Amino acid sequence: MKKRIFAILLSITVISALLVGCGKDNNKAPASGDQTNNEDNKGNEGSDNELKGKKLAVIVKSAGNPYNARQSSGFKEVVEAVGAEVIVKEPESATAEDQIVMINELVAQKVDAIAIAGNDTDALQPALQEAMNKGIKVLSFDSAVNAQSRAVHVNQAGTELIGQSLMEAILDISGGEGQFAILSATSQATNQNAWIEAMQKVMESDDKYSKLELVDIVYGDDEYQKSVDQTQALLSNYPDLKVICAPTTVGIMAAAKVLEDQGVTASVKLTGLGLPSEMGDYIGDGDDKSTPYMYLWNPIDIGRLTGYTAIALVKGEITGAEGETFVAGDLGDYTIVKAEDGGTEIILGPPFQFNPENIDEWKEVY
Ligand code: RAM
Repeated sequence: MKKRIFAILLSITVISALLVGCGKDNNKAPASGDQTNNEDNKGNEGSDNELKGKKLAVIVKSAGNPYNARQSSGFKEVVEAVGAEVIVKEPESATAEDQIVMINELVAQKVDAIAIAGNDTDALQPALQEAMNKGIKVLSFDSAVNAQSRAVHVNQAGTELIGQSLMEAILDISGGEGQFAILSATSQATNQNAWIEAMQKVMESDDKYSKLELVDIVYGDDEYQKSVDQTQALLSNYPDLKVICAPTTVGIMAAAKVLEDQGVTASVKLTGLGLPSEMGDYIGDGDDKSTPYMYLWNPIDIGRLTGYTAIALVKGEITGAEGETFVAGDLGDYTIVKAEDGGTEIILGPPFQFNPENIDEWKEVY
């Protein structure tokens, strides 16, 4: 009994230490392992009179995805702390059509800001421009809308760096050669398409990738069952497949389950972008495990940084122009930089690797 109490106390201590230890410093350029969770030192200035009665809205890609829920929880935490009202919108499916309906509703409600994870790069432009014409501050996060449709984009990590990290992982896990396939989210998703393009550029840029063959790119639409079906199709269409790379938290989890259920993990491996809390059971070095390692960033912090950015836009502290700086609470100082699409962006930090050594700690955090 004593042992059990000790074990419980020990795990509480370890988890609290993790939460506290991870809250320090901003993660603009964290040393590897320096992810933030920010349970302590929230850095909120408290309720702000200027923001009383203001309505700040967030539209995620789709409902039912825990990654999206973590982003909106970060946004909510920061915006509610300054006394403004938060409206969270979650489309049924990850489509531009559903998001356009929501943008129009928010314009009618006369909100002060709309932060959106775009399900399409260009299709939202008329609705978002209409919002901006009415004086609403518009920003994107996670998945950008085009430069004409936003003041600024909050990017989780540099696009090139994500492409580079994923290609390095595929090269390493495949042993340097063989077939690999990509299981993506929707075919219109700005973020996944940009990462896939970056991966292809990295592949062409160095001879060391010349023995790798990208055989297919398939889309599970960030829906679990569709992602399962697409993984099964990859396995039957490409018997020599060595690696599946899924740059989506929904896709990677579905693929992990298929590979482990089918018992093919000795020959087909998985990597990509996954939520530690969803992938904890699938990460490992053994032949029975699908995923040697994967990458991500802190989705709660993307939501928080988006919240701080929306507040700064509403207060007129920034306009979204290149070179502007602002303080994002305890996340620290951020500078708005030029984005590859001609607009501007704010980058949260580099992607972080989750592997058998650290996954048990992180699966408790997000
Ligand atoms: C899914 C979504 C999201 C993406 C992550 C990695 O949850 O597609 O947009 O950033 O995966």
